[in-house]
Amino acid sequence: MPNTKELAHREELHKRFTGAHALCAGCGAPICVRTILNAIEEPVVVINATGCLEVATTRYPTTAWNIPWIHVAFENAAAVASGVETAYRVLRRRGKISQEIRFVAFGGDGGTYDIGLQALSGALERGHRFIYVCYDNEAYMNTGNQRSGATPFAAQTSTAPVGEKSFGKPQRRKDLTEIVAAHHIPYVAQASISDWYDLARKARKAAAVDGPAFLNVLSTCPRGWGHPTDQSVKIARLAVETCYWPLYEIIEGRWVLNYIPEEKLPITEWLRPQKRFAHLFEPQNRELLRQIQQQVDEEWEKLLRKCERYEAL
Ligand SMILES: Cc1ncc(C[n+]2csc(CCOP(=O)(O)OP(=O)(O)O)c2C)c(N)n1
Ligand code: SF4
Ligand SMILES: [Mg+2]
Repeated sequence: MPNTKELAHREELHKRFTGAHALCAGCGAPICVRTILNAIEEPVVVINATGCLEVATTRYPTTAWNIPWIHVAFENAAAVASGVETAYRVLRRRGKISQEIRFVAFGGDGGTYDIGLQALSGALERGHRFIYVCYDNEAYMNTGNQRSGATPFAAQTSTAPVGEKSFGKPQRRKDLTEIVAAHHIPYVAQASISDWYDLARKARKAAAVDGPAFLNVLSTCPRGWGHPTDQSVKIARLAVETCYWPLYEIIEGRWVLNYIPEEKLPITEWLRPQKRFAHLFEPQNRELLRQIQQQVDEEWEKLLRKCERYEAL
């Protein structure tokens, strides 16, 4: 089997998802999709929950997808993937299909952390062989940046505005990667669009397991986060370097850390370039900054205790 670097030179894999889409400049979603589809060697069927990725890649009469692609509603990507994978399994058993096929569902954070969580939980628990990828841009971006269960504490969104009586989202984000891990599936990983090799390796591992796999991928949104379009990869990288978004995997229940920053940067390095956090740098919000740093430090320490080993991918 070719390695990940060899696959990066395979033209037919690059054509699976083309540049013919209308996602914003600097959007992390196409980086996430292309890196994953370039890394999986087997034929792939994509199931796509509605959201920016789906809407902006399929403007009638065009499409950016050169592989079988199923549009589903906002909440049911994992349920549709379950059905398609089950039909495939039956057809294989009956000898009507001989090919190895991989099923990859893409959903945004709104479609995964919130509205599609029930469908996802059911599919994981039933043990369908598919890869679920959440491209997490931390809000409902396609409909105008409404807060989601993935939106960080104190971030400004259109439904968590900043003003005299509000400092942005008052709740903390939920830890979906950990919720998924509690389903005891063979492979779970957290990744970022900034670390493409780590993400590609994780996609390959996910494709190899005989059961459900889940990838939670931090994916920038210059429009909603409020940063220059050419800074996306750098900003995603700062999430990793501050330990806001650690890179790790859970293989058959065993936690493995994939990256330890040489020098853990203060959380302000990740917050400062993004307009959604601009209010936090006003003098009256110093306490919020302290709370955010404390949350990140506690989560990082907790993760270090859970990880049995360190392995850079
Ligand atoms: C049941 C239902 N409610 C609301 C919508 C409208 N809607 C379409 S996309 C979307 C936001 C998607 O957010 P997310 O999953 O985070 O993806 P993103 O747009 O951020 O990429 C919403 C609310 C819908 N299509 N279906
Ligand atoms: S609004 Fe954000 S998530 Fe949607 S296409 Fe633009 S950059 Fe990407
Ligand atoms: Mg989103």
